[in-house]
Amino acid sequence: MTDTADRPTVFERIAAGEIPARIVAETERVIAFHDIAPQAPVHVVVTPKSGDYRDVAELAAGDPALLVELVEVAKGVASDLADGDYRLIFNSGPAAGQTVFHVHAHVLAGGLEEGTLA
Ligand code: DGP
Repeated sequence: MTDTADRPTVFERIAAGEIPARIVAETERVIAFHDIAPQAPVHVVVTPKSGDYRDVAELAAGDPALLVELVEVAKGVASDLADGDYRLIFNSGPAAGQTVFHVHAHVLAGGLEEGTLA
């Protein structure tokens, strides 16, 4: 984490119950909730409750077990809310579309178009 200007992050505030969200799964360290602007029939954000890591590479280097836990929660969300198949997207950096600098995965599932990446 290199700056404090955007802390606490919006996702930390959701995890703390300060901002309402439609929570679909939760563990001690990870929370999953419906994205506010869904891009697929099922579009869920899965994120650590703590905003210690800005992107997936930082998370992988700093706490690989937490990344594994995040992926396990994402898989469970896809099974609970869709047919179990899913795309997992980590936007990393502003030019890639990242707007919240608190690592998170987008779980896209349910009636996805074939042959597209978005
Ligand atoms: P990204 O662009 O990859 O940083 O994704 C951030 C996502 O977070 C974006 O799809 C919209 C979502 N989002 C931002 N603020 C909120 C919020 O307050 N509530 C919910 N549910 N989602 C949010």
